[in-house]
Amino acid sequence: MICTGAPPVIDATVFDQWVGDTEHLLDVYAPCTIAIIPDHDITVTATYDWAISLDVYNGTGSGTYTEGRTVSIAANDPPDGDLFKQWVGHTAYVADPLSSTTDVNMPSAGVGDIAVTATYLECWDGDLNTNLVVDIVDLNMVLIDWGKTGGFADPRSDGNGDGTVSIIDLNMVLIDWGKTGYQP
Ligand SMILES: [Ca+2]
Ligand SMILES: [Ca+2]
Repeated sequence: MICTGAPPVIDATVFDQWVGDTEHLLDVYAPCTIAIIPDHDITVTATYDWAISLDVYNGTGSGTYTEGRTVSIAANDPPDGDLFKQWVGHTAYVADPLSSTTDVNMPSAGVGDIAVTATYLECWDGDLNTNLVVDIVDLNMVLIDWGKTGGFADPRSDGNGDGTVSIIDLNMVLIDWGKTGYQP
Protein backbone atom coordinates (compact mmCIF):
# COMPACT_ATOMS: atom_id res chain seq x y z
CA MET A 1 0.00 0.00 0.00
CA ILE A 2 1.31 3.43 -0.93
CA CYS A 3 -0.29 6.75 -0.09
CA THR A 4 0.27 10.31 -1.16
CA GLY A 5 1.92 12.66 1.27
CA ALA A 6 0.71 16.16 1.98
CA PRO A 7 -0.05 18.08 -1.22
CA PRO A 8 2.20 20.97 -2.22
CA VAL A 9 1.47 24.08 -0.20
CA ILE A 10 -0.49 25.88 -2.88
CA ASP A 11 -4.07 26.92 -2.36
CA ALA A 12 -6.75 24.84 -4.02
CA THR A 13 -4.72 21.86 -5.17
CA VAL A 14 -5.87 18.28 -4.91
CA PHE A 15 -4.41 14.90 -5.75
CA ASP A 16 -4.86 14.15 -9.45
CA GLN A 17 -3.21 10.84 -10.27
CA TRP A 18 -0.08 8.73 -10.02
CA VAL A 19 2.36 8.91 -12.93
CA GLY A 20 5.42 6.81 -13.75
CA ASP A 21 5.43 3.02 -13.61
CA THR A 22 1.68 2.98 -12.99
CA GLU A 23 1.11 -0.41 -14.61
CA HIS A 24 2.06 -1.81 -11.19
CA LEU A 25 -0.65 0.16 -9.37
CA LEU A 26 -4.17 -1.06 -8.73
CA ASP A 27 -5.77 2.39 -9.17
CA VAL A 28 -3.83 5.39 -10.49
CA TYR A 29 -6.60 7.75 -9.34
CA ALA A 30 -6.71 6.60 -5.69
CA PRO A 31 -4.57 8.60 -3.24
CA CYS A 32 -3.93 5.30 -1.42
CA THR A 33 -3.55 2.26 -3.60
CA ILE A 34 -1.85 -1.12 -3.81
CA ALA A 35 1.49 -1.35 -5.61
CA ILE A 36 2.48 -4.80 -6.92
CA ILE A 37 6.25 -4.64 -6.68
CA PRO A 38 8.01 -6.51 -9.53
CA ASP A 39 11.59 -7.82 -9.48
CA HIS A 40 13.00 -4.43 -10.38
CA ASP A 41 12.78 -0.90 -9.03
CA ILE A 42 9.78 1.19 -9.97
CA THR A 43 9.08 4.86 -9.54
CA VAL A 44 5.70 6.50 -9.16
CA THR A 45 4.97 10.13 -8.44
CA ALA A 46 1.82 11.70 -7.05
CA THR A 47 0.66 14.63 -9.16
CA TYR A 48 -1.66 17.41 -8.14
CA ASP A 49 -3.97 19.68 -10.06
CA TRP A 50 -6.31 22.56 -9.46
CA ALA A 51 -9.26 21.62 -7.32
CA ILE A 52 -12.81 22.33 -8.39
CA SER A 53 -15.61 21.52 -6.02
CA LEU A 54 -18.79 19.83 -7.18
CA ASP A 55 -21.86 20.13 -4.95
CA VAL A 56 -24.59 17.59 -5.67
CA TYR A 57 -27.86 18.45 -3.93
CA ASN A 58 -30.46 15.69 -3.49
CA GLY A 59 -27.88 13.19 -4.65
CA THR A 60 -24.41 11.70 -4.32
CA GLY A 61 -21.12 12.59 -5.99
CA SER A 62 -20.18 15.78 -4.15
CA GLY A 63 -16.49 16.31 -3.71
CA THR A 64 -13.37 18.08 -4.85
CA TYR A 65 -12.01 17.00 -8.21
CA THR A 66 -9.46 18.02 -10.80
CA GLU A 67 -10.44 19.60 -14.08
CA GLY A 68 -11.57 17.27 -16.82
CA ARG A 69 -12.33 14.40 -14.44
CA THR A 70 -15.50 12.38 -15.06
CA VAL A 71 -17.57 12.04 -11.87
CA SER A 72 -20.54 9.71 -11.45
CA ILE A 73 -23.54 11.33 -9.80
CA ALA A 74 -26.82 9.77 -8.68
CA ALA A 75 -30.05 11.36 -7.52
CA ASN A 76 -31.51 10.30 -4.19
CA ASP A 77 -34.66 8.21 -4.38
CA PRO A 78 -37.65 10.54 -4.74
CA PRO A 79 -40.19 10.83 -1.92
CA ASP A 80 -43.15 8.44 -2.10
CA GLY A 81 -45.20 8.97 -5.21
CA ASP A 82 -42.72 11.39 -6.79
CA LEU A 83 -40.58 10.81 -9.84
CA PHE A 84 -37.11 12.03 -10.81
CA LYS A 85 -37.48 14.93 -13.24
CA GLN A 86 -34.08 16.36 -14.15
CA TRP A 87 -30.84 17.90 -12.96
CA VAL A 88 -30.72 21.68 -12.74
CA GLY A 89 -27.77 24.00 -12.15
CA HIS A 90 -24.53 23.69 -14.10
CA THR A 91 -26.07 21.19 -16.50
CA ALA A 92 -23.67 22.11 -19.31
CA TYR A 93 -21.28 19.68 -17.60
CA VAL A 94 -23.86 16.94 -17.00
CA ALA A 95 -23.77 14.15 -19.59
CA ASP A 96 -27.54 13.50 -19.43
CA PRO A 97 -29.54 15.97 -17.32
CA LEU A 98 -32.65 13.80 -17.73
CA SER A 99 -31.08 10.67 -16.21
CA SER A 100 -31.06 10.14 -12.43
CA THR A 101 -27.63 8.47 -12.71
CA THR A 102 -25.18 10.15 -15.04
CA ASP A 103 -21.72 11.73 -15.22
CA VAL A 104 -20.42 15.20 -14.59
CA ASN A 105 -17.45 16.25 -16.69
CA MET A 106 -15.55 18.63 -14.44
CA PRO A 107 -14.83 21.93 -16.19
CA SER A 108 -11.52 23.72 -16.37
CA ALA A 109 -10.38 25.42 -13.21
CA GLY A 110 -11.19 28.82 -14.69
CA VAL A 111 -14.89 28.02 -14.56
CA GLY A 112 -14.78 27.69 -10.79
CA ASP A 113 -16.90 25.53 -8.54
CA ILE A 114 -20.09 24.00 -9.88
CA ALA A 115 -23.31 22.62 -8.40
CA VAL A 116 -26.19 20.50 -9.64
CA THR A 117 -29.51 19.67 -7.99
CA ALA A 118 -31.81 16.73 -8.64
CA THR A 119 -35.42 17.83 -9.05
CA TYR A 120 -38.53 15.69 -8.89
CA LEU A 121 -41.99 15.57 -10.32
CA GLU A 122 -44.39 15.90 -7.39
CA CYS A 123 -47.92 14.59 -7.09
CA TRP A 124 -50.66 17.16 -6.55
CA ASP A 125 -51.05 18.09 -2.89
CA GLY A 126 -54.59 16.73 -2.91
CA ASP A 127 -53.50 13.38 -4.34
CA LEU A 128 -53.19 11.90 -0.87
CA ASN A 129 -52.68 8.31 -1.99
CA THR A 130 -50.25 9.40 -4.76
CA ASN A 131 -51.95 7.38 -7.51
CA LEU A 132 -51.81 10.33 -9.94
CA VAL A 133 -55.49 11.25 -9.74
CA VAL A 134 -57.32 13.41 -7.19
CA ASP A 135 -60.68 11.77 -6.80
CA ILE A 136 -63.23 10.19 -4.48
CA VAL A 137 -60.59 7.86 -3.03
CA ASP A 138 -58.60 10.80 -1.65
CA LEU A 139 -61.81 12.45 -0.43
CA ASN A 140 -62.87 9.28 1.40
CA MET A 141 -59.46 9.04 3.08
CA VAL A 142 -60.15 12.44 4.64
CA LEU A 143 -63.75 11.62 5.56
CA ILE A 144 -62.86 8.28 7.18
CA ASP A 145 -60.29 9.97 9.44
CA TRP A 146 -62.27 13.19 9.84
CA GLY A 147 -61.59 14.95 13.16
CA LYS A 148 -58.98 12.43 14.31
CA THR A 149 -55.72 13.56 15.91
CA GLY A 150 -54.04 10.17 15.65
CA GLY A 151 -54.92 6.54 15.09
CA PHE A 152 -55.65 7.33 11.47
CA ALA A 153 -57.03 4.62 9.21
CA ASP A 154 -54.44 5.96 6.75
CA PRO A 155 -51.90 8.54 7.96
CA ARG A 156 -51.81 10.03 4.47
CA SER A 157 -55.28 11.47 5.17
CA ASP A 158 -53.48 14.16 7.20
CA GLY A 159 -52.32 15.79 3.99
CA ASN A 160 -50.60 18.81 5.54
CA GLY A 161 -49.05 16.76 8.32
CA ASP A 162 -50.29 18.96 11.18
CA GLY A 163 -51.56 15.98 13.20
CA THR A 164 -55.26 16.58 12.63
CA VAL A 165 -57.54 15.61 9.77
CA SER A 166 -59.55 18.76 9.28
CA ILE A 167 -61.00 21.20 6.79
CA ILE A 168 -57.44 22.05 5.67
CA ASP A 169 -56.88 18.50 4.42
CA LEU A 170 -60.35 18.43 2.89
CA ASN A 171 -59.61 21.63 1.00
CA MET A 172 -56.34 20.19 -0.30
CA VAL A 173 -58.37 17.50 -2.00
CA LEU A 174 -61.12 19.84 -3.22
CA ILE A 175 -58.70 22.45 -4.65
CA ASP A 176 -56.95 19.80 -6.74
CA TRP A 177 -60.13 17.84 -7.47
CA GLY A 178 -60.04 16.05 -10.81
CA LYS A 179 -56.38 16.79 -11.52
CA THR A 180 -54.24 13.96 -12.87
CA GLY A 181 -50.56 13.25 -13.26
CA TYR A 182 -47.78 15.28 -11.68
CA GLN A 183 -47.56 18.97 -10.91
CA PRO A 184 -46.11 20.85 -13.88
CA1 LIG B 1 -55.37 9.89 -5.49
CA1 LIG C 1 -54.11 18.05 8.65
